[in-house]
Amino acid sequence: MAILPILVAPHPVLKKKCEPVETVDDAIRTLLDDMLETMYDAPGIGLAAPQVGVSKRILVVDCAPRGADPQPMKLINPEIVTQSDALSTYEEGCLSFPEQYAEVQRPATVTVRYLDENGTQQTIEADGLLATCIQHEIDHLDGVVFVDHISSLKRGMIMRKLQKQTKLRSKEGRAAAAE
Ligand code: GNR
Ligand code: NI
Repeated sequence: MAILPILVAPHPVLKKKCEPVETVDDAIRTLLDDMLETMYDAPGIGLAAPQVGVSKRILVVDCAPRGADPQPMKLINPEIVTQSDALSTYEEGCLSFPEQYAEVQRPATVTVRYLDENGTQQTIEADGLLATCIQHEIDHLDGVVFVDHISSLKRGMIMRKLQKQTKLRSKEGRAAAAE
């Protein structure tokens, strides 16, 4: 098991459409385990492969309430097969946009078809935070991030704050290295 570095926006891999997995093999299963470990360490409630630099249609989520038993889920080649007309709004964050949050509206309920870690086809119906989280992760597989769903004004503010953060951190890094 390993904790993988998480890419921060703007990064070209986060904008790319990911390729479907052809065979669910041990390499894919190891990646799924490493992604879960990385997600819990961050901590986050979801993680998509492109966030760790892998352009494949793979994601993990765990939306169990804090204190409850963990509910790790591993989804390969996920597809939304139905979505409700009803919408719900959540304040979303993203591990690739550290410390940035915005309200996003999405379908309240989705039915998702995917392959599990054994390559077996599964279907789940999700609502609440899990529905939002799975849609946020599937967006990542299509090169779409949560700020693509908000006004360009708010998006601009978030991207400028991220740029400032990144510049500050590389300056701090250089100062530490020079000591
Ligand atoms: O940890 C995360 N929290 C979160 C909160 C509301 C809606 C979506 C998310 S997903 C995010 C982790 C992440 O960046 N996944 O891609
Ligand atoms: Ni995200």
